[in-house]
Amino acid sequence: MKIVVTGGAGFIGANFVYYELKNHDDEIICYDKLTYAGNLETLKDAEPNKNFKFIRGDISNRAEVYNLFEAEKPDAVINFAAESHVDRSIEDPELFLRTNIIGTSILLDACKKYGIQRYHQVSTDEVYGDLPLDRPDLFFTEKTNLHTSSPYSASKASADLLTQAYCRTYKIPATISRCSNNYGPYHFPEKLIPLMIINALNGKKLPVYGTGENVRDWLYVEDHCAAIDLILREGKIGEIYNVGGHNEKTNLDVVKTILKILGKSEDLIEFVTDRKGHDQRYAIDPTKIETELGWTPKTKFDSGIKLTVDWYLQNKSWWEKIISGEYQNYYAKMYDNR
Ligand code: NAD
Ligand code: TDX
Repeated sequence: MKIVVTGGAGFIGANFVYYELKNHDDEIICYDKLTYAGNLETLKDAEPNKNFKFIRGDISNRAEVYNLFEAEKPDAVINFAAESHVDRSIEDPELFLRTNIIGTSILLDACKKYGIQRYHQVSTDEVYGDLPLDRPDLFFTEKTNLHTSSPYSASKASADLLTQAYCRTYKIPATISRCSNNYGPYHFPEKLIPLMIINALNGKKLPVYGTGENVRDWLYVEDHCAAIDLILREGKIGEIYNVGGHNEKTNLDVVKTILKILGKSEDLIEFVTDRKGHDQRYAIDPTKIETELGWTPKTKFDSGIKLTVDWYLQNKSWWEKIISGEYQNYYAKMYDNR
């Protein structure tokens, strides 16, 4: 099988590229625009593999996408490419609409024009909005209504709706997965877990939004990759699968766990102005993918977070290059005087 992985130079996409190269003998073509979040350094161990190829391109550029399909004639497309950071979407939504909505529609148009055996849309639990903190009995199922909070989640929900529309109207053989928060190697330092690890290592304050009581449902990235791989090979066309591992933690708990692993003081924690429209709690019910496809997560949070901290300790040059560049301006804009 020839698989196009869009956004494969980002966090989850790159982990997926490595997962596929390790577990199957398929051809993997990473198609990525290399935005601030894309990084060829992340893919350097894939480069020598005869089954791997990188093509630079933008999913929201129709000519580039059609050229890709004409040249490569892929059997499957897994769409990871997206603007992925909620805080950036609150500052400036437009690029999120272009990449996440128009980009998805162009990929689907290409599938319609050139034919495809499978299109998979990598979506998020954020399309369901949030759950109240005082109702631990509630979970997102695949039937939960879409109810978005941020421009990011609204753009991801739009992409899901387009995928479903193309599946029904044009019979594009599509599937969708909606996963909870991922963590692990190659996570861009703007996101909670890598930001806190790196700040703690650099002796900087750890900026916790609001009271730190918001809850996220954390999944080790390799477990997400395994779920997508299973859906690609055994999932039913037209279906949505929720992916999550019942690993709910408050942000404050996550930050304290990181400090404990690193042997650093909790005095580094600084409570800062809350995110606008901040979702309270995400919690996935993964019953469908567990019972229908036999997926279960392998990595518990306690061991996954240690593996992750260790990876950032062992791979300083990867993140030092990132945080020494444009990231400095981003950090100053988002956190100075917050
Ligand atoms: P990321 O920001 O680390 O990586 C995104 C990648 O997409 C980058 O390599 C970037 O260069 C590329 N890209 C961006 N715009 C592009 C465009 N127009 N054309 C081609 N490539 C483009 O994101 P991530 O955290 O790896 O997330 C990957 C996908 O998974 C996204 O669709 C996201 O919505 C979804 N998701 C993420 C999480 C999470 O916790 N990170 C959870 C659930 C779902
Ligand atoms: O500096 C911070 N301080 C803080 O308290 C940052 C960056 C975040 N937070 C809080 C906000 C959230 O409650 O931590 C939580 C996690 O924040 P993010 O890492 O930005 O992730 P989140 O907003 O939950 O979205 C993530 O999960 C779902 C991904 O970025 C999305 O792409 C995915 O769809």
